[in-house]
Amino acid sequence: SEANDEFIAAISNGEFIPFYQPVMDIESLRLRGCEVLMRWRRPNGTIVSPGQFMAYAENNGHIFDMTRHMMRVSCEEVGKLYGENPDFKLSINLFAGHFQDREVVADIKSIFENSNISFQQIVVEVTERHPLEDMEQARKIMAELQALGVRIALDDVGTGHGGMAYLQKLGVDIIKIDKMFIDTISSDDNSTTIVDSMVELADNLGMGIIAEGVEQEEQIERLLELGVTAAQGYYFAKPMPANEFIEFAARTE
Ligand code: G
Ligand code: G
Ligand code: MN
Ligand code: NA
Repeated sequence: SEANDEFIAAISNGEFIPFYQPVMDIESLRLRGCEVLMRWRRPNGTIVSPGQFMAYAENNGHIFDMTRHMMRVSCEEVGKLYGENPDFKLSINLFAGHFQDREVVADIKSIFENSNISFQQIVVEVTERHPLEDMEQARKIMAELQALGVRIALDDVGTGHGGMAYLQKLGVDIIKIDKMFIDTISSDDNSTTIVDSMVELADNLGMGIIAEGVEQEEQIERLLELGVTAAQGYYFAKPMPANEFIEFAARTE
């Protein structure tokens, strides 16, 4: 179709670009990594959010090419600054379909193998929002990535299909607490209790934990009290293009 031709042209013209959101150590207030969040920059300069195109890209299989492109560009842009810095983590979103065949393992190997970014610096995020169809296969692919040194983060935790079974079966390394729970953490006892249980669970299972969607100082204080040490959110910075992220990083050193 015409729309699909236009979409493919946008891919080959490099209109899909990575934005970067800092992940902060909230004890030291130092940068510990970034999450790559895709944007569509139209030729007229308009920035389009994933909500407008991600479902289409996934349903048509374009997401595989687009994700490889995110990996290559972010490896280049972030590698210049943080190559071979084991403390800095580059976090990339994958979708459920990536965990159905081993293509993604080959992609990560070939893109990062001879780059400035080591496998130990990579985190791949899988969302709990959409079900993984073949759990066995997903686990196999995650194990292959983990064998390289890549870490797996479960995203949007608390919102989706996952729950305890996911955490147990998937063997993820990091959980990302959804913004929904962070929003009310300084005012609502229930949210605090839920986050507190997530921290305890993460500790007991040896997993790391990252709070998402932090917008206020009080939320940071509350998170520190609960033992969470990593967070991202508008309080620190919105997702931003590479040049702005580089400036942010320089200010945060
Ligand atoms: O700001 P935000 O609008 O960036 O992102 C909206 C949603 O799109 C989030 O759920 C996020 O995980 C998803 N998303 C952003 N970038 C990517 C990407 O490169 N790949 C995939 N699969 N999802 C992405
Ligand atoms: O689903 P995922 O967690 O990958 O996507 C993160 C989404 O949340 C992106 O759309 C990103 O732009 C958005 N986001 C990140 N930090 C904040 C925040 O502090 N407040 C709000 N409202 N959205 C945020
Ligand atoms: Mn994410
Ligand atoms: Na999330």
